[in-house]
Amino acid sequence: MRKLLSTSLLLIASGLWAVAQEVPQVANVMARQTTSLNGAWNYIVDVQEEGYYDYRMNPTRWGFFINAKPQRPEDLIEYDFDKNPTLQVPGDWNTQDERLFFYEGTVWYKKSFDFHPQEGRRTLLYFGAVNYDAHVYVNGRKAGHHIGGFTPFNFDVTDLIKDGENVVIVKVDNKRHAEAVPTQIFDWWNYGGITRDVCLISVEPLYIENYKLLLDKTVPAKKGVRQLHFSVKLNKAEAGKTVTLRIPELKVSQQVMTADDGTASISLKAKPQLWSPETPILYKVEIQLGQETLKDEIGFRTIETRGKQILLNGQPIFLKGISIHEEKPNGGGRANSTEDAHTLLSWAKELGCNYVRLAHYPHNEYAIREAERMGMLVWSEIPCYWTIAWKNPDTYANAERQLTDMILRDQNRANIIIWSVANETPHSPERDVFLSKLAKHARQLDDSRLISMAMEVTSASNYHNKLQDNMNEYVDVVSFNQYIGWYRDVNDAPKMSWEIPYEKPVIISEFGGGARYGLHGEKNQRWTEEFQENLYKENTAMLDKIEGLAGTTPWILKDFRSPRRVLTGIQDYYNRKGLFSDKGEKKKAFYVLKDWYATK
Ligand code: GCB
Repeated sequence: MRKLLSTSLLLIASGLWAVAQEVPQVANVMARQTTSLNGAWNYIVDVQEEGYYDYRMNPTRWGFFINAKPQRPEDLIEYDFDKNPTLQVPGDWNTQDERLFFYEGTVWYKKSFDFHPQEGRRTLLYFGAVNYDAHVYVNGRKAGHHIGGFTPFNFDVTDLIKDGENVVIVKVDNKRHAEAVPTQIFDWWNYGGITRDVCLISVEPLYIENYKLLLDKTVPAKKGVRQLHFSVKLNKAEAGKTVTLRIPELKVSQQVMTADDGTASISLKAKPQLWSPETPILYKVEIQLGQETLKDEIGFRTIETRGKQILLNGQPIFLKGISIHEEKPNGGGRANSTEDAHTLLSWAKELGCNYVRLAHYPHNEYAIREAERMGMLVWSEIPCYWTIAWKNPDTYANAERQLTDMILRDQNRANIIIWSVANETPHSPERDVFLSKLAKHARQLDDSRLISMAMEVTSASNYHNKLQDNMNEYVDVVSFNQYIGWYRDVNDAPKMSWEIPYEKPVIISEFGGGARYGLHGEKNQRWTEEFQENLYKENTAMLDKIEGLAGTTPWILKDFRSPRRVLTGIQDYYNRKGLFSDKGEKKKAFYVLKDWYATK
């Protein structure tokens, strides 16, 4: 025993036992003390995962993550990161290296950099998102493993990082799996790589992990004075720590003391002007623990339903929306900047939108924040799409984790009004268990927003469409996708009637059809702009007849890459349902929707 103990001490002292661990996502990374690791990373394409498994398919200790270099002339090392080209991070590999356009598999990334950790502080290694499966190593040691392509994660790497030169290596694998979320088939490009920002975050040993500041909807306003609710969570369960909340413009300066679990909360009165699409007012907020102050900009609003209406700040609102994929505005490739988001959202504004559906996965934080500044309401969702492995507990855990991480990242964004837990899922008892659990989980984490999911019409005969979904009781807003005029019933939209037997607001989360920009012809000729234009005319007239229609997000703002869209000369691996072409040119249907929204 004694021997064991002294060996352990020796190992700890020599750093050989140094461990890293995944720690809960830290909120508001943009406001923290960070060192960016964005930029050029060397990469190795590893089709057979040679750098991870030995020739008996066992994980090897001598993998690429040790970044070996020959020490003697006779040494055999069959890789060299430093001789390999580089990829830009953040970014997908598919649009940076022609050879990788269709590639799905493993790519190793390596970054060498100088770093000088500050005495007494801890260092977290943060990834905004890596698609899909990431093994992370720091100076040859494993920092951790993460799955899920669209949410942030961070490891405490204090014990792995050195003063001076450091090496971070990430094995990224974007192979699709039936048990994964999303599953094996989905209608968008499976962009692989380190697709969002990477940085080191320097924190005190005790730091603010997350916080939440919002309007308390249960207390009515009196002469403009409202109740705000603030809660904060430290990374450790330490009691008696003082956290100060300041909102200078509202003359708020309030201290709270943490309880045994390291959390604190308080209600306070203030007279904020409310955030809305017309007045997207954000207040500067400071949250201080010890010497460290986090800054944020937060807006206040309420969102609720009354019968078949959606009420924003107590007033009925029609959600004039459009669906958006996270792709760069000109051409394909994953988007990850305020500029990309601004361009896409400006197009939505030009359409007359006050709302966007950010499909089909959590979009990057820049986009959400830019939408908030521009006054765009947001529906945010997880990639629980089509044929998920409903019976698999690991698949559920994965979906729940993505949902949790999406909510924890964005819970202070006033513009997000809807969390959606699924899209077009086939009905079964197992699916119902899975989705109802997810919906309850979302509500438990955040009861200040509405819950929804994109459903499907389950029965249609004699032009009568009926929505029937057991999940209706778990959602606040009933949403469904419908493709009358494209996948079904071309020219029959005028004959349709609708039965939505729930006393809840209705959102049409998708409708639309494809057109190749610049292709003209008769309105019954597929792929022409005239066909799409006519489809929009018929659909908007049809939707006007749906009782309780509270909003729509037609499919979609811009043509986007999809491996399922193989029709040469027309699709060329693009889903052509955009109102804008992949290069940002407006199609005729744009004007139909714009005119319709002008009447709403
Ligand atoms: C849908 C899906 C969406 C597809 C779209 C289409 O229902 O939700 O992801 O891209 O249809 O174009 O078929």
